Amino acid sequence: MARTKSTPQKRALVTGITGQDGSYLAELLLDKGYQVFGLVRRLSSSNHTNISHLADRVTLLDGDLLDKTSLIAAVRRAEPDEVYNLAAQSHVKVSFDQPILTAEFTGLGVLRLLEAIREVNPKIRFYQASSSEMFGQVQEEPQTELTRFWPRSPYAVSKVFGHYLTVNYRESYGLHASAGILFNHESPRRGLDFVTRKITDAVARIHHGLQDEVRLGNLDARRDWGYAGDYVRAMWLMLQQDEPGDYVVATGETHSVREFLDAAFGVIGVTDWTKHVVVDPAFFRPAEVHVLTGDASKAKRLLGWEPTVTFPELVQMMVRADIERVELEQLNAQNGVTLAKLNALRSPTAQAQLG
Ligand code: NAP
Ligand code: G4F
Repeated sequence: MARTKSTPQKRALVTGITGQDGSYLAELLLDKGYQVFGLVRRLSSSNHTNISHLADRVTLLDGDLLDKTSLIAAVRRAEPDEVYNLAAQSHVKVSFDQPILTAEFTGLGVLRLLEAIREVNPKIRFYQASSSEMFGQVQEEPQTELTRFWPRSPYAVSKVFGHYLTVNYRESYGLHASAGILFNHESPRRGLDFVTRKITDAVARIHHGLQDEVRLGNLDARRDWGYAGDYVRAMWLMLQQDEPGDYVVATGETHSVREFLDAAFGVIGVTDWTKHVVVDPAFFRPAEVHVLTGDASKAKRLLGWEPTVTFPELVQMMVRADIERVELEQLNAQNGVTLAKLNALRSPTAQAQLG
């Protein structure tokens, strides 16, 4: 969209742009004509795979949720109309091993960013990535915006902190601050240590004969799994409303890890996956969230949001993408070996030996 006086180009700052959701949201915002800025933390060896295809279309700004000074600088530099806070230590099991760091990133990080916005420009619209993990030991089925929270991990407790701060800054300072209570959403860009992607990656490797088994934890856990590409649309819609608010975003269907295994192995024609799956206590959690099911009626009614990808379609999409990726990695590895052999043949010693 060209910048004109009547329709100035909107600007958005996305924290967590290198993650699953950040990459889909950046694509959506670019399609809508936004100028997109992404907050990235400096790593000695950066991993920007999810956004490599957007490299020349987004502006990356250095910053860290641990460092309020860097957040203020990023908000000043981006001059955003909208800030989407997607950055977090997002792995529930890891949060039991690193509870303090998780509270710093996932809880206090929200406060630092809200303070940065209040200081630089309180008119900026704010989205907080809240989570269905906050419902934890669920108090009713399905869960709505009014269901009581019962968090079951340091991650979930940190998300509850961030959620209530978002509500509090809306009520106290009049910020246009919204929270999306998103249920699990997945895609081929999902991190490899979340259960869905761990399974689809393993299925692809088993299909290519590269591995034989996958070690998993609780197969009876049930989740409301949707497609990440659908869920970022709900985030954007929340910030387009006149009034800020909180919204559950979910499919309304719940499936067990076992059912995910059925569907994923089904894609490669394996009906009995039991010989490929080992239940390993190492992947159990000190406290488990047994079942989650969301009621997204409010988002459907007020935002006009609907999910477009069904559970079987999601599983197929992920397995097929992993099969293709593993095949490409294999080819690259083979080409790498061939290239190494060619280079060795071209070396002066080899040339001399060949006469
Ligand atoms: P993800 O793939 O794990 O991405 C997390 C992002 O946060 C990465 O870009 C990571 O950057 C960044 N990050 C971590 N610590 C940071 C720090 N200290 N400073 C700046 N950036 C930092 O997560 P996701 O699945 O896209 O989820 C996005 C958000 O939604 C998260 O807040 C998550 O907790 C929440 N959520 C996710 C789901 C879901 O099912 N996916 C459901 C509900 C809520 P690096 O690349 O540097 O690691
Ligand atoms: O894929 P998971 O690690 O996702 P979890 O714990 O539901 O958290 C994800 O969704 C939340 C939304 O509800 C987000 F807020 C959060 O950031 C994250 O994106 O585990 C799903 C279920 C759990 O019950 C877990 O115990 O799968 C079970 N599981 C069984 N075996 C496993 C494994 N989980 C993982 N990660 N690895 C396993 O081997």
